[in-house]
Amino acid sequence: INYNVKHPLQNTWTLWFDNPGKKANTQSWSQNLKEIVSMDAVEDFWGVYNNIVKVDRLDLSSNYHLFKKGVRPEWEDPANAKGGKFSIQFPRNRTGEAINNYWLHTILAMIGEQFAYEDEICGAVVSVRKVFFRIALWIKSSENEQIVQTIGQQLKEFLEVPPNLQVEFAPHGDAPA
Ligand code: MGP
Repeated sequence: INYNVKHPLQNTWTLWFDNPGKKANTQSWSQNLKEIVSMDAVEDFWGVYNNIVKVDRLDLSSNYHLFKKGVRPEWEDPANAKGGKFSIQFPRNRTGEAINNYWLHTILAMIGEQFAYEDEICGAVVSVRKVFFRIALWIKSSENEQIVQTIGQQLKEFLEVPPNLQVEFAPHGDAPA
């Protein structure tokens, strides 16, 4: 067996992190985003994943963003401008460490190109907030009902979201400015 062989990913993915502790306003938000590393092989992905802080240990108000290379994890990016996001809020007290697996399943489905409309996928975000963790999946177009329905359903299945939690979809345009 040749352990030096790398298994390429279909897309290159970039991990971003944003600074905890600062109350973001629209101007500083973009400046707080830190690009960490890009990955184009399965082995590189695990190398990164195994060496970064797990979601349940991140400081309050942190976010990890994993996006296709070239797409900034912002509404303003052309890939996101007409898109929207699915989001799921996991209560911290009932979720605990399980958030690490929800996040891992989200990003594995994404980098493994498991979603029906793989070109629609822009990236995913996990957010640590006071009473909940939130996982969001960002897609390119918010107006095609078939796409929104299908990806939303798949997200629920892939993550095995508990039946009492909602997967919500909102076009980025509806986000507060
Ligand atoms: P958030 O973290 O997506 O929302 O955005 P949350 O978790 O409900 O709010 P929080 O206050 O608990 O963190 C928080 C704020 O970050 C927004 O109100 C914007 O000011 C800024 N922000 C977030 N995003 C994803 C963007 C973006 O894509 N573009 C710009 N310009 N600002 C953003």
